[in-house]
Amino acid sequence: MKTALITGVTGQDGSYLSEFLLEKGYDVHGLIRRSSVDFRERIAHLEGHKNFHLHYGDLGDSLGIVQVINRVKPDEIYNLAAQSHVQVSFDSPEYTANVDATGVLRIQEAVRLCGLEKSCKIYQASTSELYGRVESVPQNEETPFHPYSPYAVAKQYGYWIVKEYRDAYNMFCCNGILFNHESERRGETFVTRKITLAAARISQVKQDKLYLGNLSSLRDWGYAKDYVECMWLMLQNEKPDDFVVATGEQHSVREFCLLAFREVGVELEFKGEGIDEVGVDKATGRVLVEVSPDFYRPTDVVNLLGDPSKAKRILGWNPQKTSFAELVKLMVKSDIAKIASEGAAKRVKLNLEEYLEKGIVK
Ligand code: NAP
Ligand code: F7E
Repeated sequence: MKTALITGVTGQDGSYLSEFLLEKGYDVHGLIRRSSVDFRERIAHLEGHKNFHLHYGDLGDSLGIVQVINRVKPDEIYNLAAQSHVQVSFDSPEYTANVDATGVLRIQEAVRLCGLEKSCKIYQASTSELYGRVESVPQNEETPFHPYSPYAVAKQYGYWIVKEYRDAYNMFCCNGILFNHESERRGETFVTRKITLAAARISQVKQDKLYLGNLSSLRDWGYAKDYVECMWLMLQNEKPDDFVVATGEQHSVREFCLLAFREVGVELEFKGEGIDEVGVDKATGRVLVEVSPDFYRPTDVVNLLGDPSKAKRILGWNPQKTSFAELVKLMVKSDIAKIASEGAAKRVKLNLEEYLEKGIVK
C-alpha cells in the first residue's frame, strides 16, 4: 500500500485528492492547522475512514513538518497548502511569502533531512498566476513568467526551488502549473463561487445584488475534481517534469455571470462600461450586478488561457472531461440546494422557538 501526505487537505483540492487517493487504495495522511472553530467541512465525510489520518502542522513551522514527514514516511507528498487568495496577498504579502514561497522550501528540505530524497516524490501546486502580465496567449510550459501579485511572486519562488532540488539533488519533484479550477467546494470569495452563491441567493430572495470587480477578466476555468487526477498522473510518470493543467478554453467573468444566472431562470443583459457597467434582469429591468472598486486589484491578471497539450500527450490526461457549461451548472445546482437547506434549517429553528415560547415543547 502506498502512503501519501497531503498538505492543504482541508482545501478544495485537498479534499478531492484525498477521495481520489483513498479510492486508489492509498493510505492518506493530511496536514491540518489548529483552529479555534473546528471547521473541516470539506473532509468531514472522510474522517473515520480507516486509511485517512490527520496530523497538526503548519507550513510556517519547519520542526513540525520534519516531525510529520518522519512519522509518516510518505511515498508521495502533495504540497497543496497555501495562502491561495490573490487579492488577500496584497493585504498580507509577508505571510503569503512565508507560506507560499519558504513553505515549499521547508517541505523539500524536510524530505532531505528525513533521508527520503531517493524514495519520496513531491508534487508542488504551482499556478497559472506565474504568467501574470502575460507575454503570449495561450500559455504553455515554455511561456515566460511575469508574476503580477505578491501571491504569484511567492509561488514563483516555490516553482524554482522545486526545479532546483530536482537538478541539485536528483529528487523526483514536479510543478503542476494549474489554471483556475473550481467546484461546489470552491472557497466562497473566489469569483466563480461568489457568483453561483449570489445567483442562488437572489433567486431565493435572500440577496438583492451582486457586487463584482473586473468583469472583463479572462480565465481558463476547469473542474477541480478532474484536475486532481492530473496531479497524481505527474507522480506516476517515468521522470519528474512540469506540466500545464488547463482546458484550453477561455471565458470572461461576465460570461460566467450570464450562464450562472441563466441556471436560475434569469436572463442578464450587461449595459455600460467600466465602473458604470451593470447586469440587468431582462424580464424585470432590475439591476442585479454592479461593479465595485472594492474588488479591483492593484495589478490584475486578465488574459489566461492554458495549452494542456503536454499533459495530454505525456500523461494521457483528458483536459475537457467537464465542460465550462457543465461546471457552471453543477456549481449553481449545488448552491441552490445549499441556500434552500439553510432556509429550511432557519425555519425549523424559528418553529422550535415558537413552540418553546408556547410551551408546546420543552
Ligand atoms: P484552498 O481551498 O484555499 O486551500 C488551501 C489549503 O491550504 C487549506 O487546506 C488551508 O488550510 C491550507 N493552508 C493555508 N495556509 C497554511 C499554512 N500556513 N499551513 C498549513 N496549511 C495551510 O486552495 P485550493 O483551491 O484547494 O488550491 C490548492 C493549491 O493549489 C494552493 O496551493 C493554491 O495556491 C494552488 N492553486 C490553486 C488553483 C485553483 O484554481 N484552485 C490554481 C492553481 C494553483 P485551512 O483550511 O486551515 O485554511
Ligand atoms: O479571480 C476577477 C479578478 O479570485 C479571478 C486562485 O485559486 O486561481 C485563483 O486566483 C478573476 C480576477 O481567482 C471579482 O480580478 C472580478 O481577474 O476567482 P479569483 P484568481 O485571482 O484567478 C489561480 C490560478 C490561483 O492560483 C489562485 O490560488 O476575477 N474578479 N470580480 C473578481 N475576483 C474575486 N475574487 N472577487 C470579485 O468580486
